[in-house]
Amino acid sequence: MVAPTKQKALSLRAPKVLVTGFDPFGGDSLNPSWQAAQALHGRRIAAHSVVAAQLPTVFGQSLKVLGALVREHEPVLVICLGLAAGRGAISIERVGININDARIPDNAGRQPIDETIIPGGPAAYFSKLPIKAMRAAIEAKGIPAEVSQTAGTFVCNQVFYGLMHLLATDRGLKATRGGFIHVPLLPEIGDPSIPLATLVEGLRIGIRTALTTEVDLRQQAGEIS
Ligand code: PCA
Repeated sequence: MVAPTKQKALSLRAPKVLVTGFDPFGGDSLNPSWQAAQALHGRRIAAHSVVAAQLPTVFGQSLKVLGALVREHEPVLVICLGLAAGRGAISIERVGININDARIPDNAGRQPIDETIIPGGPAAYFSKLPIKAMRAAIEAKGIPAEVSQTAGTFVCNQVFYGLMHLLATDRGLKATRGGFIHVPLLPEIGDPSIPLATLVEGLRIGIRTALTTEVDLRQQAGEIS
């Protein structure tokens, strides 16, 4: 038995995983990505401790908040979550592209069209997560998961691209892994959906796999309907 104070000190020393979710947008009152992130806050996964934080669904501001969180927590792994209504699986993103092209205004009323995220930056960044291994591990538990080939062109893609740009260009963050996962609606909001408890368990498995898998599996991504 470890004394509670010692246990706390141990968990404070544990390397961190930063998990972010977004605030509600587009007139919704809840965002499952934030509900899932909150549910993971404080969990221990593969000897790491999870810290959850909310990002605003606002172009530019979301990336500033994310950058500050990465500097504050110095996580070894960063997983940003966002809602993708219409998808029915935990959707592990492969690639973020250097473009903002908003279908609806963000939460500050801005709706950029054909705007680069980082002028002069590469057209795209790939995820640093073992996306195939994560998909396989989550599916092995009977929870729907897929590799997605597009994170869209709204605030989620901007955060994904911006995170990967930060990890690629900040010398102190070369070893930090990061990526983006879109989540479906919850059943109480709409369809297709995954219940919150199932979603959180799937994300826990995905995070554990990311922390314990150095080299990704080599298998076909499969088609997304
Ligand atoms: N989903 C949006 C932005 C915030 C969120 O949860 C997206 O897919 O871009």
